[in-house]
Amino acid sequence: MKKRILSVLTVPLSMCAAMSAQGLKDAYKDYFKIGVAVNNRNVADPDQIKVVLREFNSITAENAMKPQPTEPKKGEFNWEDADKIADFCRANGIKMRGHTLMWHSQIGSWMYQDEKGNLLSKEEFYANMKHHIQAIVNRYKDVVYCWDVVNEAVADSPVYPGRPELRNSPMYQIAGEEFIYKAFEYAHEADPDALLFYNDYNDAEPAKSQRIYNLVKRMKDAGVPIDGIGMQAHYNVYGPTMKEVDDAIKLYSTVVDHIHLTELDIRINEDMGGGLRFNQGQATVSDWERTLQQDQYVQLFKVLRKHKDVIDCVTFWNVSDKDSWLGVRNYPLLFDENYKPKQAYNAVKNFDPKMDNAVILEDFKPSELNQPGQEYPMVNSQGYARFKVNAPKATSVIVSLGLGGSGGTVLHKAEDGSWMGTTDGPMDEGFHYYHLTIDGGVFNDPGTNNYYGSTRWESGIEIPAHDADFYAMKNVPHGNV
Ligand code: 9MR
Repeated sequence: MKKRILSVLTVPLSMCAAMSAQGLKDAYKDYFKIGVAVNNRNVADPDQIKVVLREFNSITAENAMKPQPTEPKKGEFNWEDADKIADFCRANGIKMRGHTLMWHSQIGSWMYQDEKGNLLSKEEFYANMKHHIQAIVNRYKDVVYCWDVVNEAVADSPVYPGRPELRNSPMYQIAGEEFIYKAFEYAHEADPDALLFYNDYNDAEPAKSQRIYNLVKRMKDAGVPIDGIGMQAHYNVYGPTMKEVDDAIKLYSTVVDHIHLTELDIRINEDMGGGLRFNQGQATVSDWERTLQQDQYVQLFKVLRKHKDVIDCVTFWNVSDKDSWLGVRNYPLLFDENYKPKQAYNAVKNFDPKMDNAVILEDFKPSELNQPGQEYPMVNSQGYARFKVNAPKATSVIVSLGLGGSGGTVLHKAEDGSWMGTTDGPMDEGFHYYHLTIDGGVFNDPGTNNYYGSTRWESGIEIPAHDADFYAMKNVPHGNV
């Protein structure tokens, strides 16, 4: 009898567990917080509030806590918008990422120059900066757990030899690199418990990430209270490569214990970064572009999960495409303009932790259906398929074959100009039709034979079945049945 009661109990318990995996924050609870940047509408509209509370457990004010909105004139603070968001977070028990204390943009010029436009003395500038930073940090220290203390102070590429590695902002002109150190010291003085971040974009571009690292290393060596690096992560469907992201995280983690992705979005064209002059996007989005975007999100989160020891928060820059600073036509987020999750949302959320550590056996052989002498496509003993396509001038190559309705396998450019990629997991055994989508055009794979199916000619690949031998034609002696 005891046994029966137990088994009756286990059903509702396990159902609870499944039901609690409601939003992204639940799916990633063993990895890192999932944050979002909000505007005032997001925390006032009941439908948007529902999405915010269901999906996210860290909140950033998109604009409301920046220097200019909070202190437009020297000593005249305006807390209205910032308070609304902070109060929403207090009421719902969500902690905030504070953004941002010192930035060359969205800052009152009184901070660094006089009425005639002359730069202030270092002493005056520091006094202004200290007053501003400490006022805001003190006001929100009950609800803000970390601050982007200084934003975007590193120079963009290319930086020519002998030129400063830092942005030539008015603050830099007044005080050089020291202003960054001071900003951190003032923030730390006001709230010794807050984690303090340096935050920047193009954070995975090798040259800029080296400059970001160099700056933070110098700060650490000088004893500046800095805890983390914020990678803004304004990426696109073509880049950065996951190797670049992985390399940047590894580099940063040699100098700080905390890395946050602070402003994640993935637009569907080749622009990236935080600059305000950007491609406005396009009227419609094709399925192949959705596939590229989904793949970039999925591969990125895979890399992030691998680094969960050092990554403790991943924040999307805005709730939905409708809110995005890039506009709806850049299509950059996981929620569409109607706040409905995209397919990419499901792919990011419903990952299989077991596959993160899957080992792919390197026993690939040409598929038995290849054209004579062709090496690719290949299959391995586990049922993975690997593709290689020569298209040196293409910007994207997708193989329609993939797992679980993912839209296929996105290939990446190798050093020799060819495009390569392996399915995300083992494919079902047997024959599969497939085709290539190269920059939106549909082609058959020149490596393999063509087969007629579903009213069209397609490429074909055979994933050998483990029991293939049983069904194979054999020479058997004639006899009686
Ligand atoms: O999303 C913000 C947008 O509403 C503002 O107009 C813009 C002004 O510069 O700032 C945007 O947010 C930026 C963030 O604070 C810092 N990194 C780059 C972001 C996009 O420009």
